[in-house]
Amino acid sequence: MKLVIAIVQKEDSNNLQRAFVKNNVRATKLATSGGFLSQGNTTFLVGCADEKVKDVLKIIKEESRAREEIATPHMISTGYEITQPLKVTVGGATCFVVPVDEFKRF
Ligand code: 2BA
Repeated sequence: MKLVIAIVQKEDSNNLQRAFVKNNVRATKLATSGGFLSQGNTTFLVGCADEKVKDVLKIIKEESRAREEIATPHMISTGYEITQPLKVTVGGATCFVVPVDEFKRF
């Protein structure tokens, strides 16, 4: 079994949630924020069989868009000095696939 951790933009989260339900993929949705821009984003936790990982990643890819954001100095977390607005491309999705030692539902 694997745990897919997918960080997507807020704008894509409802469509992705719907696509998971439609495809019978069980997921948990967390409200999160980026460490760089401090903007709200959404993290999905998906526990699935090894052979389903490919399908889950495909759904995430289909529902996630890349967008350009202009980061202004006040948006950036401390420790990163910028004086001019900075153009950054956010997304589509940042995904981690990690092995699950044990899965239990009580
Ligand atoms: P943020 O950390 O707010 O980053 C937003 C975007 O800012 C990033 O988009 C990237 O284009 C840029 N960025 C991030 N750190 C930077 C830096 N030190 N210098 C210059 N530009 C930087 P994405 O790479 O698509 O990431 C989107 C969101 O995914 C991130 O939001 C963060 O919440 C998450 N993320 C990305 N990589 C991660 C990682 N290795 N571990 C955990 N979370 C990650």
